[in-house]
This record gives sequence, structure tokens and C-alpha cells, in this order.
Amino acid sequence: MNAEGSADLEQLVFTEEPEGTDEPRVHAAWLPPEAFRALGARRVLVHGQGMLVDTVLDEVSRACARYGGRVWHSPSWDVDVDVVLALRGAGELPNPAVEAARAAGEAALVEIGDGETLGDEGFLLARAGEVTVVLADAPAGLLYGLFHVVRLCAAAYDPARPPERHRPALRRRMLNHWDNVAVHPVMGQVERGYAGGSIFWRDGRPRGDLARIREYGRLLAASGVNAISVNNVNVGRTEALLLTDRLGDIAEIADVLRPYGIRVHLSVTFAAPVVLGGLSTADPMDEAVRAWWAATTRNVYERIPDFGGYVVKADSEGQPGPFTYGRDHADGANVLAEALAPHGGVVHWRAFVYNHHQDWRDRSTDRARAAYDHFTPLDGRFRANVVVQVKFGPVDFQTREPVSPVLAAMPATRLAVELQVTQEYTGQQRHVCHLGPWWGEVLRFEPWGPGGRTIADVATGVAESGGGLVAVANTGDDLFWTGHPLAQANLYTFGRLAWDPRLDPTAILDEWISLTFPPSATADPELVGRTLHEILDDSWRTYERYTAPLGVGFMVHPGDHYGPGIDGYEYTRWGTYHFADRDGVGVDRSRASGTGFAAQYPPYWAQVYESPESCPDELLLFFHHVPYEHVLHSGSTVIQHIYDTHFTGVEEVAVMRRRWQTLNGMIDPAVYERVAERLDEQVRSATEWRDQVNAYFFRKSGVPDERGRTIY
Ligand code: GCV
Repeated sequence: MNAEGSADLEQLVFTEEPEGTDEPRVHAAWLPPEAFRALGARRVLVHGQGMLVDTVLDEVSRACARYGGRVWHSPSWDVDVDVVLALRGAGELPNPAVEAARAAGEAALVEIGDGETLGDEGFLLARAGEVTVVLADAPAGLLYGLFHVVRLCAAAYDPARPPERHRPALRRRMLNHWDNVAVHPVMGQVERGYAGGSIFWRDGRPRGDLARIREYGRLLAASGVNAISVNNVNVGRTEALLLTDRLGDIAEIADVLRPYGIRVHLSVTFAAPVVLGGLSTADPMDEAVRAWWAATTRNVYERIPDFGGYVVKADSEGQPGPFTYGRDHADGANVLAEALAPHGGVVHWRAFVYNHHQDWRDRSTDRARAAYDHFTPLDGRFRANVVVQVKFGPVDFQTREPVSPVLAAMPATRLAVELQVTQEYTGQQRHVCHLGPWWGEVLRFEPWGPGGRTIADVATGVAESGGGLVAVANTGDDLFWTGHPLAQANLYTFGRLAWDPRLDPTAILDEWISLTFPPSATADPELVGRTLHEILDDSWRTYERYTAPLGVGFMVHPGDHYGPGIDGYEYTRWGTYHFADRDGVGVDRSRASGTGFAAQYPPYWAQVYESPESCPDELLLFFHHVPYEHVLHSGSTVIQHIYDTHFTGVEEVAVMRRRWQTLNGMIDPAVYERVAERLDEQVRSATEWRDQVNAYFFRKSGVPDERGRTIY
């Protein structure tokens, strides 16, 4: 080994900690320095060239500087190493041991990989004698491989560890930020944002904290996310300009996120040719409109060569769209897709289209039906680079709703499943509500019946033809990124499920816990790990218990959607009703006597949902209006179920709070305090939910609680 040479090179590749800014230091989330201890204490060789290889080098260098390890970048002399991170195509090194390790990795790949390559983002991890080897075909793969090693911690160096090949199941793993550039008079800086301001924008301008954006990119890459849209799908006047006059603001963000393999997308207004281009129409069939989109998009790519594409909310909740010109959504999406195609970009066209000016007296209109009615007739008409982005449920990110039937009804269209990490209807990051188990249920759902393809399969598609997984982000300029520190788990879980929707959400939760609260930095790792798991794991079901019952949804306070508002939307234009009266509750969506929504499913589920007898309890009130005395499969009546779950839900929150208190003094006091304060609010709010829901149904039905508990 050339000791002198290596010392020089180490100095070259060690980087300083990121420069301090005026902003307060932010929480390290799932990448605390401690998570890098096992790697940083070793001798690491990085081999290959490219921007993302430099990122790997930078990460490893910082870890080694902190924990006493060493790092070399493609050294031209012999060195002793514990870890090799190498691009497969990088030339041979004058180091027999390293080459032997690489050869062992190659052999392992042949054995487990059926001769397939690792692709743009995949990697292989293998043990070769005393060495841990990560091989990748492309720099992004090396970066994901590095984060995998970090996640595995000591297990990455287990001599008995068999080789593993990893490739993301989904090509695009995307977060949509609903961040406004200019503060919206009602929605603020971030629409449905519960984590402070935006990390991108402040008061009409870029926020300018590029170090924070870089840090964000790093966290996202470590979870698996590789695409992000940086402005709200409701595009206002200022935001529209990002496509043209203010493209530089987007280019700046793209430059910062690129080293972490994240491509930037932009939400655009369908009316852009009019509001930006000065044309008299945005009709997608108009030649001047098509030419405008083509020229504007060309300009975007000149500035941002790896630009991801557009996200569009059209003809929805007041946003402009093709209906104005008598055109349909395929016409609208295709004109943007045509402009993006020569550059490799995609349009994410949202299927969240419904009439938000409904008359509550009109029982024939059903918001749940709308996306299917609008979009399924268009199957096969979208260009190949259009992804129709479908909310996971037919209504709007409720705590419980059935999986959207659109996802089973457009076989000739690329479909993305849209989730909501921001907790608009699930406690707004004031309540602990870990959504992993809910998303897991959605992704494992088999819309064609037991044993058939799943929603994960739809998002994946055949030969990567699926549209991927998208989620509305829950991050902001908050010290903990997500307002509630435990809501970080939702963001992490989304990224991991987007990498592989078949992963077990419970295992992901434990992964997040041990990264964020590293056992080596905790006095009682068993207690901390177990307590966090107990608090989070079932918290979505707890939340469901004390809020709207049996899938009926939307009993939230109007406007801000926080806290109970049982009749809040009952007589409004938004199409979200529960129809409770003195005899019963729920929405009849059967084919026989209701809105016919149940018939939008393939036969197996259409039949299951059609009758109250076969409909699963948790969705009963979504599909049926039933008497309060209706007996559930659980054996309880609907009314008693409402009372019982609401009392239980509040008790469970009280237990959560007590469990959290056992961690006092064991973890970072700032995290402890923030969570403690939010749990106080959760207990208060859950109690309010319980009492309002129970009182409401007691007063409507007149049926007392069979256990005689206090109902007001
Ligand atoms: C961005 C819900 C939210 C809106 C959101 C909309 C959407 O209706 O309340 O704030 O708008 O969904 O998904 O477009």
C-alpha cells in the first residue's frame, strides 16, 4: 500500500460538514451520523466516475472522517479494504484483492441474477471473503447500494450474509409538493401542509436555502424517491410563471437535487398558452397551442436537460382543463405529452376529476363514481408518455375507503397510484397515524379477486410500463421536517414502498426506528425500539376507531379538515355525505338500489360490495345505508360498534401517551418534547371526536350504549 499517496487522496476526498446557514440546524431524520458508524469505521474503496459516484464518495468520506475509517477513490495502488463500492464498467484496479472481490460479486450476480443486468438503479450486495462488495451498472445504483449498506448497519458485514440483488420495482417514485410560491390567502404557503412553511418557496420567491434542499434530496434518496414536483397542483398566477419567466428557480432546485438522483417535475396550468403565451385559446386541438407547448417545453429542456415532466390537475376544483373547449382528458394530456416526448419527459395527468358543485338533494350524483366515469372510456387513447395518476380511493385520501376501481379498469393506460403522506384527513401531523399498514393494504388489494394481480402490480406494470407510486409530501421547513417527528416514518415508508410495493410495512417501520433512533446511541435500545413500534404500528387503526365509522368518511371540520364536523359537509356542494337519519346511516352505492358505484369493480368485488351481507364491515357504510341495529360480521350492531370503537380509540391514545412518557430521558429531549406536546393534543382531539360522534349518533338513533358509558 502506498501510505503517502493514500493520505493525500484521503484529504482530497474528505469534505467538510455542510456550511452553516442562518437557519437553525434541522433534525437528521433517518440519516443521523450514528447510522453511518459501521461504515465509517471501515476501509472503503469507491470505484467509478460520475456525479452520483462523487455523492457516494462524499457520503463515505464524511462517515470515515467521523468514525476513523478510510476511503479511497479508484486508487492506482494496492490498498487493504473492508468495503468495495464499484461500478461494473469501471476499469480494472491494480489491486488483486479488490479485483477478486469484484469477481466474486460478478459470480454471485450470475448465480442469482439470471444473467440480467442491474439496470439504471439496481445494485448487488455480496460478501467476498472479508470484504463487502456493492456492484452497480450505473452511478444511481451505487448510491442506492450505499444507503442499503447504511440501513443494514453491522449486518452488511456478516460473513454469512448471502448475496442480494436489488432493483426498484417502480421506475418513478415520486413526491408531489403542494407548495405555493406566493402565499395563498386561504391555503397559505403549503396547501394541506402541516410542517411549517415550504423548503422551496417563501413569500413569492425561492427560499434560497439550497443546503436544506440538498439535505432533503439526501433523505429522499436514502428512502428510494427519485422524482419530485415542487409546486402545488393548484397553479396560481405566480406559480404559472415557473414554466417560463421563472424557470431559473426550478433549474436551481434541479441542480441541487441531481447529485441525489432526483429529477424535478413541475405542476403546470392547462391554461398556460393563454396566461403565459398570450394566445386566445388553450384548446389542445389548436395548432398554435400545440406549437406553444412544444416550444415552451424545448426551452425547459435546454435549461434542465433531465427535467422529469409535467403534473396536471385539470377540470378539477376550479382548475382549467380541456372541457372548456369541448375536448376530453386524453386530448388534453396528449398535447403536453407530445411536447415532452422528444425529450423523454412524462405528463402525470390526475384523475381526480369530479363535480364540486353538487346539489346535496340530488341523490343520483355520486362523487365516488366520477373518476371512473370520466377516465375509463378513454383507456387506450393516452400517449405512451402519459401517466394517469389515480388517488388510491374513489373519494379523497380518507382514513378508510375502498381502492379506486379506476385502477382495475384501464389496462391500456399507464396508471400511477397516488397516496397522501401529508395527513390532511388523518390527523394533520398532530396525531400519530402511521399510514404504512393502510398503504400496504391498498397495494396488496387484488381488484380482480383473490389470487389475482394486485394494485402493486398495476403500479409496477409489465416490463416497467406501470406509472409508479406518487404521494403528496408531508415535509416543510419545520425543525423535524414533518411537524410531528414520528410522521417522518410515513415519508420514509412511502419511499421504501415506492422502491418495492411488496415490502412489509411493519418491517419498514422497524427499519425506520433503528435508523432514526440508532440502538448504539440509546441507553436502552430494546425499550426504545419496542415502545416506538407499539406506539406507531397500529396507530392508523386507532385513528380510524375514534373518527368516522365503518368507511363512511368525511365527518371532518369543513375547510381545514381537522377535528370532527359530523354534518360539516352534509348539506354542501362537495359531494361527500353520510345520510344519517333517525333509522340508519351510510351511502347506498349498490347497483340494485343505489348509485351503482359498486358495479364499477370487476365481478368478484362488485358482488362482494353489492350486498350488506357480504360487504366487509370496515367499508359497510361506504357502500350501504343500513339501520343502526344492523348486525356486523363482528357480531356487534352498527350503533354499538360506533360507541365501542370510539371509547376504545381514545383509551388507545391515552396508552400511547403513557408509553411515550417511558422514553423521557432516553432520547433527544427536543424530539421527546415535541411528541409529548402533540400527544396531549391527540388525546384532546380524540376525546372531542369520541364525544361528538357518540353524542351525534345517540341523539339521531335514541339507542343507548349497552355498557352505559357517558354519552352527552
Ligand atoms: C390540491 C383535496 C384537498 C385539496 C387538494 C385536492 C387535490 O380536495 O382538500 O386541497 O388540492 O384534494 O388533490 O387536488
